[in-house]
Amino acid sequence: MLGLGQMGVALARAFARAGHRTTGWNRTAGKAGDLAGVVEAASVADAVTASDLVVVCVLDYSAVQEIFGAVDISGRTIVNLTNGTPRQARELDAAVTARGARYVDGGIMAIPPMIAGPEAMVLYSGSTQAYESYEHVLGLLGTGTFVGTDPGLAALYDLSLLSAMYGLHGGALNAFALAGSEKVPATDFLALLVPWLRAMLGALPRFAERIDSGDFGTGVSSKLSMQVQAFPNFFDASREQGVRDDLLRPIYELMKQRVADGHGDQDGASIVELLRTPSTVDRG
Ligand code: FVH
Repeated sequence: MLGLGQMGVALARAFARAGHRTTGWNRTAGKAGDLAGVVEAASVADAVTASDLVVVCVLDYSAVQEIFGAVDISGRTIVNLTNGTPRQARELDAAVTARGARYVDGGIMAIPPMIAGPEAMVLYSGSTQAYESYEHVLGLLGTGTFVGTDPGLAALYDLSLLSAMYGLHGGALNAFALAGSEKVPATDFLALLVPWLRAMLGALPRFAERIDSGDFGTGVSSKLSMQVQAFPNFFDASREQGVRDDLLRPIYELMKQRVADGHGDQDGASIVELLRTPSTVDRG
């Protein structure tokens, strides 16, 4: 296990607890100290020599590149669980395979305390053969899903899912702030927020069908033109209640553009058409 930050420690612990001989290395030494069953290696080369399966989870891809540097990785299977972009994953795959190793990229959809628990999900892509050889070991971290042989896919899915999480969390924080402007305790408001969000998740299958079919206009019950009309209420209420409206502005701008483009009768899911278009906004 290369990298013993918060996530690396959780991963190493999961391997060791399952009885796997586990070697850990971290740039700053001493991190494996209190990890039962994990032997700390003095160098990356020692750690890579110790096991056929080399799992790496560090801050970013440049750290991964630095770590492998001139170390001999031939014959090893590298599973990189560091967060990055599809391009970075594809480039690392090319570099690693050129050096005689097999490469699997991964995206961890969990926080450290969730590792090895029932809700941890880890996405993998790259060499099918390599993944299948170690599926039983990787399965100790959480439910593993192999998403394709393109090494960039796990990172793409990871970032896509995280973008949904940030949207959800941002929306919930906005709701807490707005309701909280009248001293409503967040813990009380939760009783309304959670069932509401659960109900709204029910819209996603319909969104997905519309996105796949391109039909945003049949059976629409909440037209964009109607939704756009109601939006200024958010801004007025936010101003009056002393709450920032920054998180709501971007979706409003997209809705307005869609209506201005003549799609006011369509469903809100049609905003995806704008997200696919390279933005014309000058970002300086
Ligand atoms: N923690 C989380 O909630 C998320 C869950 C989803 C996946 N992410 C990604 O996992 C990667 C590691 O995250 P982490 O939580 O372990 O992060 P830290 O605790 O900050 O540890 C960072 C480790 O990276 C090492 N490191 C940094 N730079 C270098 C370098 N140039 N060369 C070698 N190692 C490097 C650092 O070493 P040290 O500072 O202790 O010496 C830590 O081991 C990350 O991609 C998340 O996005 C976590």
